[in-house]
Amino acid sequence: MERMKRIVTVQDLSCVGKCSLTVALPIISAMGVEASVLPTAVLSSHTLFPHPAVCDLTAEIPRITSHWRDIGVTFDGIYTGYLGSMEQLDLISRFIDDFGGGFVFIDPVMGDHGHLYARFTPDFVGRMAALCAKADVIVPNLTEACLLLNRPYIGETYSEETIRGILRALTGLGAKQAIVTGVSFSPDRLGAMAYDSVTDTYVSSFGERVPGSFHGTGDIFASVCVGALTGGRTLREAVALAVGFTCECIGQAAALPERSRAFGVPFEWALPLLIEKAHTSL
Ligand code: PXL
Repeated sequence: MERMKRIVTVQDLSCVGKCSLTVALPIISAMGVEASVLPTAVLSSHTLFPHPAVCDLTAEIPRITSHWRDIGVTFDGIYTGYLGSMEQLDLISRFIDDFGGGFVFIDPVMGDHGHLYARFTPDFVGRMAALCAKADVIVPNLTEACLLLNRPYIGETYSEETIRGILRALTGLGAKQAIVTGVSFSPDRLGAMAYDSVTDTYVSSFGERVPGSFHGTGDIFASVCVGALTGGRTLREAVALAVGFTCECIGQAAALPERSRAFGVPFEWALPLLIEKAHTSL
């Protein structure tokens, strides 16, 4: 039997409000891939709740990676999500140099709905763009794509050609493949478009659009892509699986009371479907 593939995911642990590690670990495990963790911080909740207690783990990162060097651990992939500071970006850049070799997947978590999250600065954006040059795959939402390209936010209405141009420009930052999430060309459909600069091909996938904002869905999307790509799926298959699963989770969330939304979408209910799809040949 082939050995199990092992990736390492670099992001925070938000104790309440499903996102980052509490989403990535169950999803990647469900897809039959071992997920190791390089935790960047522990927060009492994600930052959409006011005033979370934060334990920054920046100082632990060199200690953890030094031990990993001693024991000779290797990874088939590195998946980075929410990173909290410039110093962490520098440390993770070095981590990719030291532990790369497999594929590098960067979700440049920085903003949404046209706005940079409050704690990030323009300098952080520039440094994140530099980190993206080390990736095989980057997965910004449209807000993050515009930030990375230093362009004004394109808003809610745009053409397919505009998104293709953004995707090409994103791979110009240095990543081989770019996936942009939160793309919509009609009021009732939402999904993602991707570009592979090596083969010069575009792929896209769309599902039903549910009105409203659903926290943590970017992390769900990225985690499914990582599971699928590590498992040997093509970019087209990974994007289709991720859009399908994210839309299923959002569909289930829409049936829940509005006030439960801050806690994230009920992806747990959709995991059986993901397990089935992840182990079925497309
Ligand atoms: O979902 C991205 C994310 C991850 N981690 C923390 C966050 C957010 C988004 O707001 O606050 C702590």
